[in-house]
Amino acid sequence: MAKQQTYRFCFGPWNISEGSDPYGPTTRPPQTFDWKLAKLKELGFDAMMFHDDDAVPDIDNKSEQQIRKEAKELKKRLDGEGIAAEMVAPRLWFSPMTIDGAYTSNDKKCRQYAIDRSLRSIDIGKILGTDLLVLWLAREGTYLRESKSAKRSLELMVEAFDKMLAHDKKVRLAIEPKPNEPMDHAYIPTIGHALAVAPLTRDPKRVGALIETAHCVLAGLDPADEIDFAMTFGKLWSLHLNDQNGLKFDQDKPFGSTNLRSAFDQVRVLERNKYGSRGEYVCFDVHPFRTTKVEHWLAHLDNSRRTFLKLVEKARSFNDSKAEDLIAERNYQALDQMVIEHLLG
Ligand code: XUL
Ligand code: MN
Repeated sequence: MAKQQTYRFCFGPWNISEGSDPYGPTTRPPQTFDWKLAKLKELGFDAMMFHDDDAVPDIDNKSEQQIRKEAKELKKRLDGEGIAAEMVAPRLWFSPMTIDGAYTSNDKKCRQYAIDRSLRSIDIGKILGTDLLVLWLAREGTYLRESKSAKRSLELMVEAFDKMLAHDKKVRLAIEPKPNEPMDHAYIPTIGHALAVAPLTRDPKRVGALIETAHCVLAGLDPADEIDFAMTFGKLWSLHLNDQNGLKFDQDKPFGSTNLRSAFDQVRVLERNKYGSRGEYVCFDVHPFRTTKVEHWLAHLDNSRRTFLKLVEKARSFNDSKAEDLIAERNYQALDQMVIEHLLG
């Protein structure tokens, strides 16, 4: 029998969030980074993902030397706890320098800020022992179509990616597409767009992607098909599993919370394509509901992993040969019911 895939799990400090939304303040008190790290360990997760300023707070006001020093201290703490750093991602959406975009800003000084900050993130990743730089291109899009050009924006992004690839010969860029929010429309809204940009760079084999369930749903696409698509190219280097109820704000609900069947389909393609066999992690980019009390603060993470593992069992116990017979007979009606009853059983 073929060796079964085992999975390793990950989340970020921002996934233990405090409940604020655009209409109201936080509902839970802030917790320290140390507390979050200890909880990650207690929950039995394997790795943490980091924005650059999760790793080195207040990064914009620190020298390169100070950034390296703090990154080294963090690496020691992670090693002490036996926790890996999965990736580092430059947070290019908070600073006054990224109001009009980061790599695609119409202001050259702001574009330079974004590139410099990305290079520092790569340095941090190297110190933390990860070659994966995740790029969620939050503000690379338009509020007003006439204010930017898509072609020029793409050229600017390729220019920025090239600088990152040249800065470190090992770094791999994982583009995390999202079609909207905070932008009206993003320039790299889907995995297809991300993979089309890769060959334009100086080293296409080091440009891949990260898929997030909610972002696929927001693009009106099927997350399982998006995963299958990226894995056909060997380009799925990270994964943010969560859930999303239709075309509204990015909800980051627990995995399987809205659409259990879609979650099953996502796990099934991960199994089929042996996701994780090249060291990739399963990350949950999930948030607690705003209503969550402090004592239930970690449930969304634990539950997402429980659901994932139960769906792995469901994927493995699915009667594939019976499904193939039904497919050969073109009896998709029976196949549909077979999936439903398998999930209910
Ligand atoms: C935003 C999002 C981010 C990225 C990391 O929607 O998913 O948290 O995953 O920058
Ligand atoms: Mn994400």
